[in-house]
Amino acid sequence: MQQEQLILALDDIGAVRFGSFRLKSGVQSPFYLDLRAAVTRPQLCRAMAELLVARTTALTYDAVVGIPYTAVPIATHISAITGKPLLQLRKERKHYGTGGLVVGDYSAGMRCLVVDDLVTTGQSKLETIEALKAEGLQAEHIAVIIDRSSDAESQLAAHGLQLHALSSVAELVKTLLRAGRISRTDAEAVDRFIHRDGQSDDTVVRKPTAPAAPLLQRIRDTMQRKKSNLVLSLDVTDQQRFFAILEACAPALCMVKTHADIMQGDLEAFSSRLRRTAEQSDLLILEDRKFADIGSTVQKQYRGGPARIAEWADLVTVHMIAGEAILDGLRADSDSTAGTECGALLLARMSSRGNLISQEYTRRVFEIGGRRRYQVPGYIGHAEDRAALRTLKRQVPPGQLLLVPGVHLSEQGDDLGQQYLDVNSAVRGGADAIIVGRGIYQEQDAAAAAQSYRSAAWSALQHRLEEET
Ligand code: S5P
Repeated sequence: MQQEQLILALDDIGAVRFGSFRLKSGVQSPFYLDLRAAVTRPQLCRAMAELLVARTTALTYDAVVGIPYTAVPIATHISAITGKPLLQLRKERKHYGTGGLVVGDYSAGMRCLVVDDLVTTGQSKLETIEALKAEGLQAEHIAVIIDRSSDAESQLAAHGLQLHALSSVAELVKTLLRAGRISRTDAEAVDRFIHRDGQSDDTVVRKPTAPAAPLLQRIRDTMQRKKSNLVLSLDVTDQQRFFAILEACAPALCMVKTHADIMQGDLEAFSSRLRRTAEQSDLLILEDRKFADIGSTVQKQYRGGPARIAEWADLVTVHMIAGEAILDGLRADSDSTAGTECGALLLARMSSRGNLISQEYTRRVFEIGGRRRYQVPGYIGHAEDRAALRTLKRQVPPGQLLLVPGVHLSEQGDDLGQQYLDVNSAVRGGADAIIVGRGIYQEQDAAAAAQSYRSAAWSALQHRLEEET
């Protein structure tokens, strides 16, 4: 089977559809691809594998890995055709026994060909490759059936990875148009969609297409670019007020922290506007949802409900009380057509008086987070004074961040149990970023307040970093 025949065969079984489809990200797309039905057909699955083998024939690799679930049967066929061993990936991390994320007979240093059905942002590929690397395996080449992105190839190339796609969406559309399978109107709609400028499109609610795997780096880069280690906790409930304050304070911030469940009005309009503001103002969005339930419930809270947090937040906060599996519930669906996974900031210690977090609990939180660096860029932690914060900071696994809430320039606390540190104690004690709410948004001139918190926190950080070197 040739590439064009494959495209027609995929069209025959309804794997390619045209019309108007709402993607997971909230984006309305004029086409939809779903290869799950294709891999259940042995001949078609075999044909896809043969074409991928032909496409990657010049590459040297020792094993094949399919990203669950759709690509696993394709990878199995590739393994059978080439005689190279097949390695499998667990979709959920195993919590018992000796196995990690990779299942199979392998040894460190083996070079893997990573196989997937589609590529959209490149995100799930980066995660897979990180998981393989964590097991001592190498992976530089990714083979997919269809590249449905406009820039995954360059995004992956930026990470030293080479993408080998059987077809792009543009080629697929051209083939179907030539074969008289779709109308010119459909083809043009797809063309416009592929080349759209997502940021200027009012209807688009989506996260940046840049892969989120190096989230920690993104946070650090944003802080550096904006010379800000200030996170605004904008706990106001009125949307108009929210955006008026956010827009005024944005230049002073590296991140905005939200509680979507306190917002009044249409949450879709809120998240859409928030995402746009974040892009325009170079900010990350931290949704302070404090997930704490079992993995399966958390998965629904994260992806569904009125807020659909997974679609617009860059980071979410998570309590570890229910155990590590909660983090699996917060993973992106690797079969998703769009959208990337949020990073998780783990609650290590709280600022509220009388909270039940013990030293042992905190230690375990750092232990779990330290094992999950690709998903956990850092922690939320507070302590009663600078010295106690230093002790806490020493426990943070190297390279991960400590964000400190409960910071106020003039107040000691509130009458509902909040306890405050001043900016200097927080940052000199170890905060990589401070989280400030009422200290800023309750001020008459919130923008000026944000600037003074930013400049105090940023210069305290420079002093601390000098001390540390
Ligand atoms: O321990 C904590 C953890 C968090 S995330 N203590 C906190 O205060 N927070 C959050 O930080 C809290 O939910 C609120 O949104 C913000 C502090 O607000 P402020 O107005 O007291 O600065």
